[in-house]
Amino acid sequence: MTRLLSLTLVSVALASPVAAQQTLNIYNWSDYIAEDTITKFEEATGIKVVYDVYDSNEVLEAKLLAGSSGYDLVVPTSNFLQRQVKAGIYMPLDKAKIPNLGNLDPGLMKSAAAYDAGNAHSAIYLWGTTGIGYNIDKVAERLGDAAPTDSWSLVLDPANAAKLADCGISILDSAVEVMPGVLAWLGLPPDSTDPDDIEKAMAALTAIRPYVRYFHSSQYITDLANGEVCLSIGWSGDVFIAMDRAAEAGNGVNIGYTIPSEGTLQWFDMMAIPADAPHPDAAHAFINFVLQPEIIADITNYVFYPNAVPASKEMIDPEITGDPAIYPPQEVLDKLFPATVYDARTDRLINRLWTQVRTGQ
Ligand code: SPD
Repeated sequence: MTRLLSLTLVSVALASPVAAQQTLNIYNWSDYIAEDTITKFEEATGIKVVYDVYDSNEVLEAKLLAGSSGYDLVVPTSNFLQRQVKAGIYMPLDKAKIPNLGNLDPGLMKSAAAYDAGNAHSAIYLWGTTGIGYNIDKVAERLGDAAPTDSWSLVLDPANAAKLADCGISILDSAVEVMPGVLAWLGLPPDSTDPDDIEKAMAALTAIRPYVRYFHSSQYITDLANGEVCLSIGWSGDVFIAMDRAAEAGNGVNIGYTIPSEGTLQWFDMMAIPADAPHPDAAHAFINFVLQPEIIADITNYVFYPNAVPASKEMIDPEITGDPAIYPPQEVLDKLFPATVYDARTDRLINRLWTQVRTGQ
């Protein structure tokens, strides 16, 4: 009798929605999703999401290379994705399970295919540029009205950096995010892997090192917003999030974002499923969910990064779609350069020199 009762309880439990619930483990960039995206997905699918964040490709890559990360869906940038695909880290997407792939802009997917042939393992989540966020008033106070706010000189010229040191300069904590812009400013090819060029770029960064308050890839959002730093080499949407937070706080901090005229990186962050993902079906369902125009429009409206779903554009705040610093016009797009894929030797050189830059040696 007792056995029968417990068997009945087990079958009731298995049939209940909670027991049937699947899980989805997502690892995404910090500040990179709308407030309600996860709740909407859970309500639509009954899948429970566990959501973790990172702020650098290097951190994500280390976890994935160690294996058994437990993650079902990750969002590497396309140049990192390329070498990770080569290392066998991702499973090919089952495109039949993602009909909304058809919503993606064919031109942008073609650009992304340069890193993942046939877009076999990945779909564009959001894209953006690397540029300069700055406190308009503090920079004008220190550099005057002629401050070169349209150029990397604003921060890479040591004379300017010295004048901004007291109000705080921050730089992304990743050599490969920063170096292409520095190379372009030096008049060198932004995708150079020539050790001499790389040394020159690092020397330029070493020259401003005494004036840099910190290297970090997410703290600057809060610090720009509350006036704790006055210039950050950072990512487009993050700087706009800082502007939005400052405006909400009503603290009088006015922030600008510039895509330097010498050119900068245009990058794509890609949704991909690790080969050992415990819940690949749930991951496919999430990619399909996010690629609905209204869902990805909500995300762009919240984080100020452009997406690659053209049908979402009419649902995005016109102040965002009309802002050339977020959606750059063609003549600016033409000056952006794609993210470089570095071979292991160059990568080691860059990281060794970067450690010296960071530590000021
Ligand atoms: N807060 C989200 C930042 C996302 C940045 N992805 C950047 C990749 C640049 N290579």
